[in-house]
Amino acid sequence: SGGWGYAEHNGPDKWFRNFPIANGPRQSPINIVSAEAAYDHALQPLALMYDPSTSLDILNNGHSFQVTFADDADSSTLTGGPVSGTYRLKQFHFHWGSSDDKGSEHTVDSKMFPAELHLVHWNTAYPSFSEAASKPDGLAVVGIFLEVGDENPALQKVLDALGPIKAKGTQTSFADFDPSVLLPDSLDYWTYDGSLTTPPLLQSVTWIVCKQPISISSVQMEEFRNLLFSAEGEPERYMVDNYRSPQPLKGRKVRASFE
Ligand code: BO1
Ligand code: ZN
Repeated sequence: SGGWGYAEHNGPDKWFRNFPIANGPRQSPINIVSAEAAYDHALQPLALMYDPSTSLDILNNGHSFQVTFADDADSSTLTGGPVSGTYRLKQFHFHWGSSDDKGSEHTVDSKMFPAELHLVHWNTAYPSFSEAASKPDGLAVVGIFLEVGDENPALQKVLDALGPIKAKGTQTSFADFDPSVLLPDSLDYWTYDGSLTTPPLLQSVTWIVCKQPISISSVQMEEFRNLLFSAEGEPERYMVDNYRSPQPLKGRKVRASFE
C-alpha cells in the first residue's frame, strides 16, 4: 500500500514528493557541530515534570513505537529551557538502526548513535496537539541519544512491553510509567528551531537535544529490532533504520545551554 516509510521506494529521499516542506528552511534532524554552538547564558535550565499516572498505552504505529500520555491537564510538562510557557507531554518514541553504528537522527560532529529517544510536547498556548503542530512555536521535542554500554534497567519496562505490539497497528496498555527514569543525569542541551522528522515534517519544533547519552546494552538494542514495520498477515519487515538523515542548516544557529 502507499504512504511514507523508510524503504527505498517511500523513504526519506522520496518524502518531498508528497511533503514539499521536506526541502524547507527549518528541517530536522541536523548535524550538531559542537564548536559552532554558542553558549547562551540566557537559556534557562530545562524543567521536565512528569506524572507517571498520565502514561496510557504503547503503540506500534508502523514507523516506530510510542508511549502515549494523557494530555488533558498540565500533569506532565516541559517548562524552561529555550521556551516560554508550558508544553505538555503527548508521547515518546525512538528511532534506531539495523546495527549499532547508525540509528540516531541528530548527529554530533557527524557521530551517529545507535538510537535516539524523542519526548514530544505541545504548547498549551494552543488548544490541542494537532493545532499546535502547525505553529512555529507549537512543539518542543527533547532528543536523547542512546549509546551501547551497560544494560539500562529503566528501559527494561518499555522493552518488556514490546512483545504484544510486534506488528503495525497493535497496542497495549502501559500504565504508571515515569518517563523521567529515561533522562540522563545532566540536562545540558543544544537547541535550535526545526521540524518533525517524519511526514508531515511540520516546521513547528523547538528541538532540545541533550548532550549526555543514556546507555543501552546490545541485547536491549536487539529488542527494538524485533519489532515489525508490517501488519499481521503481511510479509514480515523488521523495524530498523527508521531514521531521517541530517538536513541542511540553512543559516540556523544552534545554541548550547552549557560552556
Ligand atoms: S519527531 O519527534 O519529530 N520524530 C515527530 C514526528 C512526527 C510526529 C511527532 C513527532 N507526528 C505526530 C503526528 C500526529 C500525532 C502526533 C502525536 O505525532 O503527525 O498525527 O497525533 O503522536
Ligand atoms: Zn522522533
